[in-house]
Amino acid sequence: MANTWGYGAMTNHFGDVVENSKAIFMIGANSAVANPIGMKHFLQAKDRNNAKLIVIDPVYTKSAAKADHYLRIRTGTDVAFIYGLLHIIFKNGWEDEKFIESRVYGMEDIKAEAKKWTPEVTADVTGIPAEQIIQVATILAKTKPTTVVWALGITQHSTGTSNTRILPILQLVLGNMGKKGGGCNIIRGHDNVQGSTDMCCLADSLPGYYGLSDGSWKHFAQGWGVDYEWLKKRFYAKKWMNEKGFSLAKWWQGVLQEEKTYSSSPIRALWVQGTGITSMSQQVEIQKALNKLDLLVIAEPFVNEAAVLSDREDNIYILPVATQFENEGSVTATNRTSQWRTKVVDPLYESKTDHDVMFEFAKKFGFYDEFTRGMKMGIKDGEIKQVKNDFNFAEDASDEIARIVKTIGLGGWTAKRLKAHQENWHMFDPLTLKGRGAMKGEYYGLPWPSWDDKHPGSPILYDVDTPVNEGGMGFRNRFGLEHDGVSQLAEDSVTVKGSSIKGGYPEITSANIEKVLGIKLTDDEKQKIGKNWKTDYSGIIQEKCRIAGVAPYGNAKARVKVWTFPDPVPIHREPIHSPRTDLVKKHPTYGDQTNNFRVDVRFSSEQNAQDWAKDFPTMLVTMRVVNLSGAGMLERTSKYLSHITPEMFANIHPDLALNYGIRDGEDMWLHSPQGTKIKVKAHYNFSVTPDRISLPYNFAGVMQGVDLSHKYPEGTKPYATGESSNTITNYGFDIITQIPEFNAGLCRIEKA
Ligand SMILES: Nc1nc2c(c(=O)[nH]1)N[C@H]1C(S)=C(S)[C@@H](COP(=O)(O)OP(=O)(O)OC[C@H]3O[C@@H](n4cnc5c(=O)[nH]c(N)nc54)[C@H](O)[C@@H]3O)O[C@H]1N2
Ligand SMILES: Nc1nc2c(c(=O)[nH]1)N[C@H]1C(S)=C(S)[C@@H](COP(=O)(O)OP(=O)(O)OC[C@H]3O[C@@H](n4cnc5c(=O)[nH]c(N)nc54)[C@H](O)[C@@H]3O)O[C@H]1N2
Ligand SMILES: [Mo]
Repeated sequence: MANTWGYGAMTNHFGDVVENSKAIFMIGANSAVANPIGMKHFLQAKDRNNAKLIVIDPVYTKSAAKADHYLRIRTGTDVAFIYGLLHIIFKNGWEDEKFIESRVYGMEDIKAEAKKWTPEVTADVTGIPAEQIIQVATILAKTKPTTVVWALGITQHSTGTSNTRILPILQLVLGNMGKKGGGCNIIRGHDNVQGSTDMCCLADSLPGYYGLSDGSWKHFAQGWGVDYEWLKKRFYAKKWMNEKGFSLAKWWQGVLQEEKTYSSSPIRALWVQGTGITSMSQQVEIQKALNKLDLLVIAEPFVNEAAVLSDREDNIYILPVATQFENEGSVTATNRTSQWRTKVVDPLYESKTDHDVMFEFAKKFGFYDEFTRGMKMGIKDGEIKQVKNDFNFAEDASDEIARIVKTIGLGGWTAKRLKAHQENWHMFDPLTLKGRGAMKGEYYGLPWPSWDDKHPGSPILYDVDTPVNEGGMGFRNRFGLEHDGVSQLAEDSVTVKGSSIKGGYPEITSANIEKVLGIKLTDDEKQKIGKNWKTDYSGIIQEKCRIAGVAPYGNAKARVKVWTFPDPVPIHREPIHSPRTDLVKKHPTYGDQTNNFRVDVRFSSEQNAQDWAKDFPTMLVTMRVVNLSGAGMLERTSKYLSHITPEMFANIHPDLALNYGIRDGEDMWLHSPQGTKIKVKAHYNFSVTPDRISLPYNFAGVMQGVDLSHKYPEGTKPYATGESSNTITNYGFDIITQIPEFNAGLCRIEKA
């Protein structure tokens, strides 16, 4: 299973922040530790533009230490906080009325919700003093442009989806979207996580966010050169083609709760490739599931600690996989740019590259030919067909992606262009991304959308002041032409610079192209053109749009009201395990879910099962340490990196620790609502207040006080092992994405 966390991408880019941002609103991110290079750009913006850095975090982090304004928020109350800001902005008429009027749909509902969140009410819910809320709202209104930066402190909540929606809404209200120095800059996680997100290594989508509809499958069948009927036969029954699979967060339920899964079969085998497993919450359940499986295969450069966690002695295999240095291909950065990466050495010892492992698998199971045919395809005379009998990895894989993925505009990402960018780094300006010399007219890494192989890439999304052919565009027309009788297209005043069409326009299809663009297609073109811009292999739609200065995906309004979501506009809901029992009644979580990613998920039944705050009075936040990453296996095998944090710990305020008679450096037990516990060292620390503790999530190898050292194959035990924080991160998952509620939970402390 591959892993993709966090949502979205940067709308802008780091160089843009350095050059243009006047304020940086960092919420739920600790870039000083998690993205030090990104942080350097924020500090440069402070130096160059006197940009104000505002940090909102439940913990006084290293990023907070650099902030002009630090606001200590209670975990899981960001929606309430942003409504508190919006309340003041609307009350004073500080919103960008023209922007909202012409480019946004549904803002009245946001206004109505914001009315409720006076500074006093917001202060009570979030723990941030009212004066600070007013002060920051004033800064945002007076300081344009502000960029909003977030990461995992925002997403890892049962309300993660609402959190990630309310922040762009704030930027739309302020008119900061599609502007230099503005936008939403979501600082993505590990190496190439943006690439794996765009490839949708997920249980509910085909690559490029195509979803699981028949239309999507047919588009891919065509691009892969295989029969749709053949694809259908890969499934136990047709209906599973269109249904979400099990998710990485909850696969264990698919093993353990046979009678309660909504699948044709419980999970019996697990194939792990590129994720640590101990990085997921509910480790005790995961351990049980690992033991119950019929087969566990791990394809890894290291001894993945899933193998150590499991008690099984049979039917467990570790396949040695090469690292990124022994491999080649394109990777995607957090600002939607692609970069070609060359191999440093051939795969060492008996290890194989990830794709070779998959090719071997496909051979064994008899579908190698179909699996690799997409790389032999090409466009000839405006039609997609097999054009050669052999393929060359990774070039042909990149070209296959460029051919198929139209949704986010990867058309321009051919191996040839990406390699040219890599070979000509010196010809690009690091701040504007603009190319010089032979690279003139292109942006470094061709930030998507790069609609076709003549398009230079789009460094700033939704910028209507830049022509489409230089990276400009409006908002995407994705949800129909009208809703509740209101047009979803941008108003007439929003004409993308250089466009032949005045104002908004719909997404381009074969049916509307002549009318919308005011052109005539030839009979030959009419025959070859695909149904719409997302599925048109002929390239006719992209080409005609380029000539007209039109974005194939339309020029529409951003919608702040999502009528198909459980909360059409975001509303504050208390975390499932809330420290404020008194607020749970007023701001309850969602109802329980049945059959989401094939399993049931508890929301209200869990929240109301008992008065959690009474028995588990301390809030729990998880975090990263600079010397370890992810599940931590990579760095804990390094002597020097391990030495910085040789054992698992929790940051705890002395006033809290001393309530339990715990001294600095002593062991303590942390108990979770689900009845699990971990034993960790208490580190006295003033970054946390006495109502909360913070702990790193990069350890494994100890389970509820039991040392698993003996389970590592000889010579493979890392220099540092420790309890995984995910043994006690609380039960709870986002209503839409199922990301675990790593960042809002409760625990009980006990001296060990
Ligand atoms: N409590 C808590 N838990 C969290 C988080 C949190 O904030 N708090 N954060 C979550 C987030 S955002 C993430 S992204 C996850 C990260 O957690 P994981 O996905 O577990 O991240 P890594 O530890 O980087 O795991 C990658 C695994 O892939 C292996 N690997 C490295 N390179 C290669 C390669 O080229 N090929 C193959 N096949 N394998 C390779 C590594 O050895 C490692 O075992 O953790 C999540 N878990
Ligand atoms: N050294 C190192 N670098 C890494 C990683 C690593 O493991 N080690 N992992 C990489 C990955 S996969 C990712 S996804 C990124 C993550 O990058 P970040 O998200 O920047 O890293 P975190 O340390 O998880 O920071 C999240 C911050 O959110 C705060 N927070 C928690 N709950 C809330 C809340 O309810 N509201 C608000 N406003 N804030 C909250 C936490 O206190 C914490 O400071 O880092 C990447 N970089
Ligand atoms: Mo991540």
